[in-house]
Amino acid sequence: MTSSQHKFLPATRILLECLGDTIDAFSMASLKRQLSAATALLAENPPIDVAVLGQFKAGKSSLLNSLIDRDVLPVGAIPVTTVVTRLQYGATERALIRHFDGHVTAAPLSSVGDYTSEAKNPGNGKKVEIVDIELPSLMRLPGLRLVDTPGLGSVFKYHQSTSANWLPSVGTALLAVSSDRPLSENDLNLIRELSAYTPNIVLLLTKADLLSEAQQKEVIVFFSETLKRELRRTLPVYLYSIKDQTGQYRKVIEEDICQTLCANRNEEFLRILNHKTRSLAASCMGYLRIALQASHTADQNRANLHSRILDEKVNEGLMREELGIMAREHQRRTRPLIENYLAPFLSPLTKTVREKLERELPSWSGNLWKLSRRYESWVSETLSEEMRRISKTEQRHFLGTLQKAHAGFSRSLEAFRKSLSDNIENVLGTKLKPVEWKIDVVEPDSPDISFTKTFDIHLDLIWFLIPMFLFRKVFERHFLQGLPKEVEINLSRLAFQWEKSINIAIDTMFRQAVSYVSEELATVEAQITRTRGQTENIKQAVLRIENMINSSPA
Ligand SMILES: Nc1nc2c(ncn2[C@@H]2O[C@H](COP(=O)(O)OP(=O)(O)OP(=O)(O)O)[C@@H](O)[C@H]2O)c(=O)[nH]1
Ligand SMILES: [Mg+2]
Repeated sequence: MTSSQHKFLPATRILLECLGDTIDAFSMASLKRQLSAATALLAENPPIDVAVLGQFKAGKSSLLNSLIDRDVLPVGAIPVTTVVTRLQYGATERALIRHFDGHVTAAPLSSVGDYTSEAKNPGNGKKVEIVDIELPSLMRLPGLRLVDTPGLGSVFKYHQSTSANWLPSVGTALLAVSSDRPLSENDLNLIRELSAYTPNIVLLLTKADLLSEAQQKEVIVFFSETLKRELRRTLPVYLYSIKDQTGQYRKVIEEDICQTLCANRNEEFLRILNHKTRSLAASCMGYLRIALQASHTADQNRANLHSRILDEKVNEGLMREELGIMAREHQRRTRPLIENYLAPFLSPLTKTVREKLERELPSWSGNLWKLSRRYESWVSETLSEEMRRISKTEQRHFLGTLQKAHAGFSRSLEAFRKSLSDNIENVLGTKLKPVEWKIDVVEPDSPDISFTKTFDIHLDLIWFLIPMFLFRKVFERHFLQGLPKEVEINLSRLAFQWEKSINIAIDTMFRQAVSYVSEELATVEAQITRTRGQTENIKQAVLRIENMINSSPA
């Protein structure tokens, strides 16, 4: 192997490994055979397989017998060859019968037909994978293996598939075309297929003895024109006959094809391996392009689904805004509503408390300081008691805005879910399972009502200067006059405390409603995007292979 060839080998090896990974990752089953043929060549560095291929009865086995000058391979007027048979140099002549189950037996050359002919091994009942024949005379073709293959196009479909399966291993292809059937559509298809596996394809016009010299020339021109027209390429054409001028034909083939290959065996081997690898890469890229297109389409469909299912009617931001406006609107109305309910209590309550105080006052004794403390604690207890009572009896009226907000939230959520459900049904044809979105109304407990000191009197600081027997009436009046203000302040505080509790409850409902919406949207969105496209992975694989192709020998 020359140093320049060595230089290319690692690039081919890396490309082949990368192709192996890609073929596995993208399940390209149809390329596995081609991959393993190329990988085996790289790993085993076997002789170059010079294979004779073609339609049944083209004279393939006869030609090979003629080349080795021995009648080893079975021939006949009906489809014969049923097993791929390789001929190469060996110190002693023998045949090795390799079975599919891995076991190998040696056999005399005379019995080769027992395994490779349809007559003696019908339908390959003997389960022979390949027959290797070793001949001392093939020393003249070192590094080569001549390969006989079952014919294509016969009634024995098995022959066809045996050859087709072996095809990826071909080194140089000699396509045998019989003079009585010059170049059929099948031959053209075979050339197309072979082009993926080898750069070396040669046409052999067999049974040349059946044609006059003029006819031979005519056929050769026909070959060249057909190939140009159908395949846009030319191929070398050689003649052969086992009946006429055999020695001459054999000499040309041996020298032009076999000896040339032998002389450049390593370069040729790498050229063939590189050809197989690049052609495998091209097939792999073809599939990747399909995958990429499919993935693009899937991405677009997904994006399309996404926008049709999650359209503006089921937009999370808008829902949040709508629910927020609703919450604030009801919260704004809470205070006036409560105050409205409490307003009628002001004067009867003032009156009741005043009468109570008037009844109480005469029994209070002591100096101004004591009197003031007594008044304070009396007002505190009495009003707290009253506030609690009002709170209890009127509570259900205070909850008005809470209930309205609840109804509003429920209606909005219902409309939202209906839009989402309709979208899903229109786009995917499947219904969203109805769920009960229940907004809990957490009714606030009665607020903590306690009297805080509002009795603003500084006189009690100088109680020891004031003679109570003179001023008691004045202070009693003062206490009674202060009552309406105390009642008003307490009612207002009660309204404030209820407002606070109710608006907190509205906030809680708002948050619950928003979280229903956002969780539902997140769930639906996850389902739509779950089967994420492979687009990025595929693009990476395409890039990787393209780079490697560019850095491996052309
Ligand atoms: N006239 C003439 N007949 C030939 C020549 N070569 C082969 N034949 C005949 O063609 C027939 C088929 O030959 P085979 O060698 O068995 O052909 P094959 O291509 O191996 O056939 P399969 O193994 O069935 O695909 C036999 O009857 C041969 O005698 C030739 O050069 N000239
Ligand atoms: Mg044959």
